[in-house]
Amino acid sequence: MTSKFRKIFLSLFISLSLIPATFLSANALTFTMATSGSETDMRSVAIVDVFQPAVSGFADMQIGYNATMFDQGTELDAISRGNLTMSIASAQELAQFFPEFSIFATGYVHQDAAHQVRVFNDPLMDPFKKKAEDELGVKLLSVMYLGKRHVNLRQTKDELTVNTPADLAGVNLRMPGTDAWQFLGNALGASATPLAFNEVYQALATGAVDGQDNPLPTVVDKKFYEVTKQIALTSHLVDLNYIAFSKATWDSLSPDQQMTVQRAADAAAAYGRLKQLDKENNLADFIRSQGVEIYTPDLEAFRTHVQKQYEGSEVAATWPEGVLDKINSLGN
Ligand code: KDO
Repeated sequence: MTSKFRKIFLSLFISLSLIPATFLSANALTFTMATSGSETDMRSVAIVDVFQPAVSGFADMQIGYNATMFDQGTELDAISRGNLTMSIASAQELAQFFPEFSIFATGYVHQDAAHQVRVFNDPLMDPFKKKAEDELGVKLLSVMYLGKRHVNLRQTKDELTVNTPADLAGVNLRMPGTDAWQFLGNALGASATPLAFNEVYQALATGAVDGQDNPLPTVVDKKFYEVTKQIALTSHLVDLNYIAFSKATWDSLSPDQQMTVQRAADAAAAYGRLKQLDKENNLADFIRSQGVEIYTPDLEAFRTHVQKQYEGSEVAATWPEGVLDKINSLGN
């Protein structure tokens, strides 16, 4: 190499290394994804570890955690308006547009993670998926497991033992801010209070709310054990999320790319589900070691009471005929 050539080569090398990696991206496509979950939430991890590498041949990803890209509950609207590619969406959020989705957000309906998958893959879901696609421009690719939600309070068990729904009377329980969530919180016997997920820790720390409900992995991920004293294992909702994807972006992809995106979503959901189940089954000792009492209340009393609140309610009136029976028949 002549010295002139070496100099040109060297300066080219130096200038290239100064260009931020984002500008060197090879892909014309960027999938943006918004979630109110943290970077360490298992659903986020599954997207980064499994979905992202699977689509990296044709799409880059830009992910906003902790509701930094869009506020919790506004993501579906953002996808619909063409401002966002993907989100980790709840049935409760979909119920804001299509009230019948509340059936998947109802207490004591889904029995476990496998039941969620059977329901999502059953033809009973087809009209729900079609409506979200046709009327909102949102494709539901796969179902993710968030876990069994329990009641997590600031009061010690000595101060308040939660055995039946009556024990939650007057308890100011933070629930996410949509109608389906509020209905569930009240159906548990508590006074549901809407609050965004990223404000929950502070509200518990200051006593603005008495408690919150989430699965054990979320209690650990968000360090709620630092500001609460008890968890009553009500298991009132085996909670799910959908990997929601822009229908407009989907339609712009080639059939091969569509297949890759679908497989990536299914693989990420399966990976996240196993990891989350593992966490859920192994976190109780750690939470107890942080001074939080964990115990099981009268589950039959909770189930009966919650189901009674839905029976004949305005919420249940939106459920298509026969779907609840079909969901139940897919259970254990
Ligand atoms: C929450 O706000 O409590 C909740 O658990 C509701 C879920 O549907 C989901 O949106 C989740 O928050 C966020 O992804 C944060 O983990």
